[in-house]
Amino acid sequence: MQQFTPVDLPEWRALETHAEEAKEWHLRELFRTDPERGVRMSLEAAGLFLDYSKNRVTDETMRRLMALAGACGVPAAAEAMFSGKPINATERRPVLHIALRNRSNRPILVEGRDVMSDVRAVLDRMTTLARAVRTGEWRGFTGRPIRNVVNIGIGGSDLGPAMACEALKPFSDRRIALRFISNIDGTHFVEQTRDLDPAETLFLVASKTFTTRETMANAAAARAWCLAAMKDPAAVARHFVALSTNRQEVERFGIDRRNMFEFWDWVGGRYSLCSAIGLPLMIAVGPERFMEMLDGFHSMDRHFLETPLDRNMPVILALLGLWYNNFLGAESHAILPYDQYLARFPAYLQQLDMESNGKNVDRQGRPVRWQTGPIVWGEPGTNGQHAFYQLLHQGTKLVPCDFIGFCRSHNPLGDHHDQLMANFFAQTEALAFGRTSTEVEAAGTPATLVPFKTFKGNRPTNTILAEQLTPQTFGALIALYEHKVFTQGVIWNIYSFDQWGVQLGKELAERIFQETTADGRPPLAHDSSTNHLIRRYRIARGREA
Ligand code: G6Q
Repeated sequence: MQQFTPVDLPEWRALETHAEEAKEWHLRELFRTDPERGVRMSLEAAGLFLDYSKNRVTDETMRRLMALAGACGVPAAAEAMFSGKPINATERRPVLHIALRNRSNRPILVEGRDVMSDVRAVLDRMTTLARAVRTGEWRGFTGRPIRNVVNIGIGGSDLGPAMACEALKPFSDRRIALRFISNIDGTHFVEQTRDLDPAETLFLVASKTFTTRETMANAAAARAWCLAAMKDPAAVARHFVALSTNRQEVERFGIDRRNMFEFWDWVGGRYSLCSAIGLPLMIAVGPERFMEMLDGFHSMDRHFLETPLDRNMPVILALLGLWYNNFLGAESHAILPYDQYLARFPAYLQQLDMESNGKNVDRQGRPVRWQTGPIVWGEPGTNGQHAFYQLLHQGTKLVPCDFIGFCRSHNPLGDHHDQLMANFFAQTEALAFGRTSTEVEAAGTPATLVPFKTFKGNRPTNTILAEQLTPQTFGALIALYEHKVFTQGVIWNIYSFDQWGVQLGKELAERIFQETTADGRPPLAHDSSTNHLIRRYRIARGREA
């Protein structure tokens, strides 16, 4: 990949100067002087419509941002990813989640070998299993059909399928209950299994490495729970399936290799929904719907790879995010889906974005002198309106927001959907244009209350609108954000596909676990705060006096 320091590029410097002017702009003024921007600053791709006109940008800003993307080699970087170059350099791997949903006949090579036949073979095996569970052909050890599917995994092996099963619920077979267990907190296991019958429960143990402590502890608990009821180790073969890259560890755990669904080290955890990690979703919605979702991913992949920068939706979102993050001082970015089925989407994007671009050294290992990934957060509308939107409207922070909505509901109920969408449109309008003191006065507001009821506006938003939340639009929506995050990582000159902070967490607890559980009075060599806390916990647990 091209080596550069983004802040030293002339294109970056030009944007800094431009931002000085932009700080004076108001969206009211931008719309007054350019009344057509609401139509012009929009585009469609893969079934998604994006209106980005309510941003503090002009055509010139966009041109300058595009110039930066070009100077940083975004198209070449995309090409490098799609052609299987080892762009995840710190882990020495290619990054090929796009191969998982490559619906064309294009071969994708890793070290000279086409991986598409492996990808298709696993999809076929997933299809067979999903059908067998859905039709009742797959029987539990006692001969009963499966009614509960429990995914045990964490992080990238949980957030994607959990979010997707919720998002595509209208397409799911409601006779099968989907549950997700991720946390090492025993409460999660106990609460998610307490009303389930082991004879009708299939566990999917989802772990790329098959060594993650939380997942292994929960999988062991599941096996014990299952065997306590079935009293025969042979039951494991009918009630446990593994989704992993690590055959050896899967076998060591006792899961039959025929029940293992493989993926590969070139699939990052947070990018793994289209791999075997998507099996719970395929069981829920069926193989056909799952493939439609892959189609949606693929059409956004193609759009990203083949469209010039200035009509490229992920690139536009990336550059707008960068504009606020690096030039106008925003620290966070809100994701606000106006669809209850997307309730977990902000949490999913939080991992995608923050784990990918939460980095403080560049690709040369030097500390960065520029801001990298923002804090990503959000909740579905309209709930958020009755909670944190106050700060969005009148707080002192600049929070760019993405509003995501759909024209048709899966649950037409009275005029609910029109009301929901009225809020959706009203919020972006109010955030952009606010309410001036003159308007507030004109409404007969007492003078003392005018400052409190005035809304400055000028709060930027993107609006993403689609016809309906279908598997296809859903796939396109995720791919949109994946490529947005990728583009930003390229411009920030950071590695977006490693996650050493997660690895750290996996190591850190190990030593303290030994110390909290050891007999006697183990010597503690942490700082005084950590030592004191550990002692206090040990005493409370009766492990020392
Ligand atoms: C994702 C991260 C992380 C990972 C989990 C689970 O990109 O690497 O969230 O998915 O730590 O890891 P395993 O799948 O290996 O159990």
